[in-house]
Amino acid sequence: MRRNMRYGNVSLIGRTNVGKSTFLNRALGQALAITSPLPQTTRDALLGVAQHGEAQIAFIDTPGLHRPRTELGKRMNSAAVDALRSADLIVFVTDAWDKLPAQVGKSAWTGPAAAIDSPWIRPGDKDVLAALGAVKTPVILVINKVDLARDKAQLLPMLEAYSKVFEFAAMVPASMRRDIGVEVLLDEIAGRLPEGPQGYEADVLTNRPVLFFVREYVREAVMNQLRSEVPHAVAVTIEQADETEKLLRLSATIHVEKLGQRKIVVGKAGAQIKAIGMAARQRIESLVEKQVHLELFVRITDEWKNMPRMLAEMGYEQMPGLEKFEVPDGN
Ligand SMILES: Nc1nc2c(ncn2[C@@H]2O[C@H](COP(=O)(O)OP(=O)(O)OP(=O)(O)O)[C@@H](O)[C@H]2O)c(=O)[nH]1
Ligand SMILES: [Mg+2]
Repeated sequence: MRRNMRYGNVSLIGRTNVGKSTFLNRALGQALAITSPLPQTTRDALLGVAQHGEAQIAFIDTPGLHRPRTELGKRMNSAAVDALRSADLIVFVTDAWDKLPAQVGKSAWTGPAAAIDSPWIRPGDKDVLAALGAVKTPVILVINKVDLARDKAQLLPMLEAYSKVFEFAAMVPASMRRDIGVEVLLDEIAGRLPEGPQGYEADVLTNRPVLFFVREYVREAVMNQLRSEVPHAVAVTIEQADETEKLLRLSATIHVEKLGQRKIVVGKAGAQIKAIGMAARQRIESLVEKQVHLELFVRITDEWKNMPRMLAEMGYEQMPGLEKFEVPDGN
C-alpha cells in the first residue's frame, strides 16, 4: 500500500434534478450516467469509481428522493436509501434558488419558528434532511447550480439556513455545468475517506453490465428528445444481444403505457424512433468502443410501473428489508 492511499464509498443523494448524475460524470471524467432536464431521470443506484489524487472514490449515484406514487417510485427511493447504508460519506446535493424564495421578500414574514421552516430551505429537502437525522455517517452539502443564482449573495443565507438544520462536515457551492467547485468538492470528499488500499482495480469504472447502459442510453435519448408525460411512461428491455470482435448487435423494446405515447415515440414515418436510436447508438458505441447495430421496437405495456414481474425484468429490483421504508413527512 502506498502512503496516504484512501478508499471509500460515497453516496450521492438529494431531490430529483439537482445534478447528482452530472456531478458523477464530472468526477469520472466521462458521461457514464444518464442526465436530462426532466425529473426522475435516474431510476437505479449506479456505481462509478473515480480516482482523485491518491484516493479512489466509489460513488453511488442514486434516484432522486421523492414521495412515491407507484411501485417503481418505491423501488427508486429504496435504492437511494439502501446506498446510505454502506456509505463512508454522504454527499447531499441541493440546488441554489434562481431568485429569492417568495417568503423572504414578504414584509409579513418575521422569521421561522424552527430552523427547518426557514424559507431558504428547499421544501423538497425537508424530508431528506429529516431522514439524514437518523444517519451517523458524515454528510457534505453541495449547493449546485450556483450559475443560476441571480445574486450570489443569496448563497450566504441559504448556507446558513442549512447549517442550522444539520451539522454538515462541509458545505460546497458548485456548478457542475460550469465546472465550478468540482475540484474543491472532490478534495473535501477524498480527504475524508478512510486510509487504506483501493477497493477496485485501476481500470474499473462500474459494476453494471453493458446491457444496463444500453437500456439507460435508450431511455436517456427518449428523455432528452421528448416532453410531457411520455419520458416517464417509458422503460426499456433488451430482446437480443450478440457480440463479435468488431460489432455489437442489439435489439431492444421501448415500453410505453398508451397508444398515444407509442405514436409519439415512433413519430411521423418513424422519424422520432430513428432519432432516438441514433442518439442511443452513439452513446453505446463510445462506451463499448466498437460498432453497434441497434434495432428498436415500441410496445404498449400498460401499468408496467406497478407490475413486479415487469419491474424485475427491467432491472428495478426490490431491495430486501427496505419495503417498509417511507420518506418521513418532516412534521
Ligand atoms: N444550470 C445548471 N444546470 C445543471 C447543473 N448541473 C446539472 N444541471 C442540469 O440539471 C439537469 C438535471 O441533472 P441530473 O444530473 O440529471 O440531475 P439528478 O440529480 O441526477 O436527477 P435525478 O436522476 O432525476 O434524481 C440536467 O439538465 C443538467 O444538465 C449546473 O450546475 N447548472
Ligand atoms: Mg440522476
